[in-house]
Formats: sequence, C-alpha cells, structure tokens
Amino acid sequence: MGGRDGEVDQWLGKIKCTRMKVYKLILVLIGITTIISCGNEPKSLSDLQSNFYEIQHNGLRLGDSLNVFFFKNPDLVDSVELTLNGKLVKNHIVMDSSNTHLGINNLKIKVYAGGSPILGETNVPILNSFKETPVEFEIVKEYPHPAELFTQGFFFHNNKIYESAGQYKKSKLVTYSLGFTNYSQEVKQDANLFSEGIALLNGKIYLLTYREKRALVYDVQTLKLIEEIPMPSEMKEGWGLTSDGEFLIASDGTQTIYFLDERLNVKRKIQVAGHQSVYTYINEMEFINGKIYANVWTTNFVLVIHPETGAVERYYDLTSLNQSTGSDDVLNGIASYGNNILVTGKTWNKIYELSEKK
Ligand SMILES: [Ca+2]
Repeated sequence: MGGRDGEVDQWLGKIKCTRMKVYKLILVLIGITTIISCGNEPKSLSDLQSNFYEIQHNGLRLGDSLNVFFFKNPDLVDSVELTLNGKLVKNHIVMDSSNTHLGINNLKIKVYAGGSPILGETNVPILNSFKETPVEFEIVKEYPHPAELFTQGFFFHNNKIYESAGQYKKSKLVTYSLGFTNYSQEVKQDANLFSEGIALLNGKIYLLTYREKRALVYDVQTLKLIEEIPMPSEMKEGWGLTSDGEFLIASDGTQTIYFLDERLNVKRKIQVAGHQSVYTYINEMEFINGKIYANVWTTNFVLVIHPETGAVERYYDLTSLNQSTGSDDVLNGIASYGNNILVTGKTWNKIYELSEKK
C-alpha cells in the first residue's frame, strides 16, 4: 500500500508542478500585457504633445479663447480638467472680466488618459485687447528741482510741492514752493530708513519705506510724526504711493498695485498689463482724473492705468526730457498740477510742467 501511496504522491506532485508552471506563464503574460499597455499610456503632457506650456509663453488677450490641444494621441484623452485661479473652467472658454483678470493668472490642468491623471501648472499672462496709445503733450514750463533729492514721492498740495527723498542716511520729507529750491519744511528720517512714496489722505501724509516694512504717518500741516504703521506683509517692498481720496494706492516693484485703507490693510489689488506685456517695476504714482499715472522704473514711460482693471490705456514717452546719466538718476515723480502734470526725476535739476495736446 505504501508503494501505491508513493506513486500517487508523485503523480499529485507532477500535477502541482504543472499548475505552478501554468500560473507562472499566466503571470508572465499578464506582466507583458501590462508593460505593452503601459507603454502606450501617455504619462506627461509632452507625451501628448500638448500646447499647455506654450500658453504661458504666448499669453492670452481678453477676447481670446483658452484652447488646450493634444497633438499626439488625442483619442487616448478621456477628459480634461482646467482650473484658472482656483476655479474650474471649460476648455475653449473666452477670456473676459468674469472669468479672469489682467496680469498673471494661475492655470492648472488635469488630464485623464487611462492611468493616473497627468498634472500641469503654469502662469498665464492675460493681456489687454486694446493697444495703449501715446499721449501727445507739450512742455509748458520748466522749474528748478532741488538736485540733492533722490525723488521717491512727489505731489502738489496747498500751493506747495511735497517731496520725499530716499537712500539710507539721506531720507527726508520736504515742502517747497514751485519755482524755488529752498525748503519751507524739512523732516529727516532715521539713518536706517530708506524713504519711498508719499500720499495725502484725510489730512495725513503716509510715507512708505523701502525694505523697513513700516509706513510713517505725518500731519500734513506741521509734518509732525503721528505714528508708524506696519506695511502689509504681502507687499514685497515699499515703492510708489498715491491716493484716490478713499484708499491709499501702493506699488511694490512688481506689476501689482495695492489699494489700502488708512490702517494699511489690503482691500483689493490690480495688475498692470498692456496689449503686449505685463508691466513690472511700477514705481511713483499719481491719481489724476480717475486714472493712475505711474512711472515704470528705469524707463522714460509714464503709464495711464485704469484703476479697476489695471489696463494700460495710454502712455507718455518722456525720452525727450530724460536727464539720466545712466545711473540711478531716473525719471520718478508725477504730480497733478491744475489741468497739467509736473514730472521730475531722482536728482534732476528740473521739474517739467506738461500739458496734453487735445
Ligand atoms: Ca506722485
């Protein structure tokens, strides 16, 4: 009996072995099939030859549609999810003020094509549909400018020029009569402060500092320091400042303009964009007749910006006035003066009064 049992065991063993071989074969076949099918599955946007990242390079204008394409294997794409500034949008959507804003917009993509979703993220510049047009102007008059002043803030009020000057150890706030260079008032800031833009709001002058993260508040009559307020942490630096009578309007060297309340809380923001590009380095500003006039740092341009949208509608090319010697002495200073504007630059010896040709 023992012998027969041994034969049965051997026979059963053979069957087991054959089964194992079949299992192994099946596993190998499954493996090969998986490898073959995975090989066909797109794993990146470039596998699909998508134009997704080209959208950042080319930008979009208001009125354009957001078109994401897949030039290779489009039939493998089951569905596409697009998120613009955190909100789901449909592919081929037309860009307008209801779904986007001028300036840099965050765009994310999720492509379902068999395996795990393919993800992508980019920053798309949204540009204006209209071209900014040059302002035709003439120089009405020239006035002297105190050439020691490294102009950062500049406005005309109560028959006086109010001007802040920057640089460490040299920062100050002064007033003087147009046509003269002797100061009526002069307040120096601490040596470790670099003064920037100034603006008048409700009887107080607000003065930004460059990297010191605080604003100084002065009485407009006496230039006595009232208090210091921390600057909003989301502003990278302090650059230009103006006011529309309700809010302070501040720039920080980027393309963003911040609308601040009296306690310097950010109430809203815009980004400055024209037909061809987003404008960074927005510097000294002046709110004139419902528009923001702004210098672009190191250029001879003053932009005329819509305060709600950030659209650059017009621009002054002040190359003909430029006194820069190629160093820091760039155009920086715009003041409203009756129907005209006054412009100057850092350490320039002249202020120019410009009138627009109508
Ligand atoms: Ca100004």
